[in-house]
Amino acid sequence: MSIKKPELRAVDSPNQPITQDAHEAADDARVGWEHFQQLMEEDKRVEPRDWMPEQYRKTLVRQVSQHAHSEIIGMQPEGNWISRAPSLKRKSVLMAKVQDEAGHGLYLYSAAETLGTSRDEMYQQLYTGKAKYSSIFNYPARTWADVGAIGWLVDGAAITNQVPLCRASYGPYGRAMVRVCKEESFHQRQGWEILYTLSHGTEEQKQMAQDAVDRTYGPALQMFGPPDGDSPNSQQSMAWNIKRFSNDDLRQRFVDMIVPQAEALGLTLPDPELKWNEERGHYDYADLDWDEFFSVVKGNGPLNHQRLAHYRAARDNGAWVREAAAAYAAKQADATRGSALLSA
Ligand code: FAQ
Repeated sequence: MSIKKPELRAVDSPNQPITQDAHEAADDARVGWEHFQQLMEEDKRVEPRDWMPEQYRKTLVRQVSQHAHSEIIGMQPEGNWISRAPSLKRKSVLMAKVQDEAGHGLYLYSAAETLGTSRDEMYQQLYTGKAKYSSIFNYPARTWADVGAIGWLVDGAAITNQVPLCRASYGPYGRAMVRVCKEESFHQRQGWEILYTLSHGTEEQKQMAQDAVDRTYGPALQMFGPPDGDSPNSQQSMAWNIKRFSNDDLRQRFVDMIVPQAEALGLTLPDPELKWNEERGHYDYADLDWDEFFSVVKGNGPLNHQRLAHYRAARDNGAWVREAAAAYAAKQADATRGSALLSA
């Protein structure tokens, strides 16, 4: 797909006199566009200082901020299990994982800020319910086994989607992804280990693990986004080297990866149509419930209201901490300025 060249006019109206400044601005934009085009062709990185088409900037702010919101809301299903984890070791590992997700949100908000959208604006979009975040986090984590299924399947899907994003054309996003992916692999292993322990425990524990996998499998596959034919953003994002693979390609890669893993766990994936297709060299799998997906994305999933209400309450209750931190920082800055003046 070719990249649409923006209109580079020196003035908006043909009746206006063309000023020197307008000429220079048009020249700058033309040089910027050519440079951007060259970066795309050579598969090199775009940095915050570089000129970029407005649509490229908007696409990135959309994707990166949605990704950040997903990490932040994504703390809730597992955070809910910290106080009920079955041992001190499980509790400390889970606390570290949930804390990592907060860190991922912060790296991603920082990356999005370099595109010119303030963090407060992004927080506000999430607070008011205007922003999207990943559909998966609108489902409940009913038992301890769900914490295992989230780690194995949700973090597993996240890694499959995010490893290619380490090569995203926008530098700050790609670099944030490198660290995020390292931490997500640890998360996936802790989920796998919880499920392995349960599936090799009592009959009741094995059943608990199976139920959690049954609940999580479909929504985890939907994390990759709608089918390619219903994905309005994919084609342009791939032309801009932001996304490297289509939603369906990544979903297939994930299915191919988890089938043998499920066998090793001694658990089954809840799809009677799952079957190796010799000709394609991939597993065939049943179509997913896309009506349910779009309903969740529109805000009507099992826990959309609860997740947002919890986020708003946490943000409101933490307002005094932010105010105190800002007041302390202002005081420190005044003191530093004062001592600089004295020593001058
Ligand atoms: N949920 O045209 P496309 C994690 C929206 S992080 C909700 O295909 P695109 C870590 C999409 O925004 C998980 N909405 O869009 C963790 C668009 O709406 P818009 C998050 C979805 O951007 C683990 C519309 O549908 N990961 O799990 C979903 O090209 C455990 C049309 O879709 C990322 O964000 C969905 N599943 O492709 C934390 C990765 N899918 O904006 C805690 C980065 C699509 O036009 C515990 N993002 N939509 O109104 C991406 O790779 C892409 O944005 C996709 C969507 C693949 C998610």
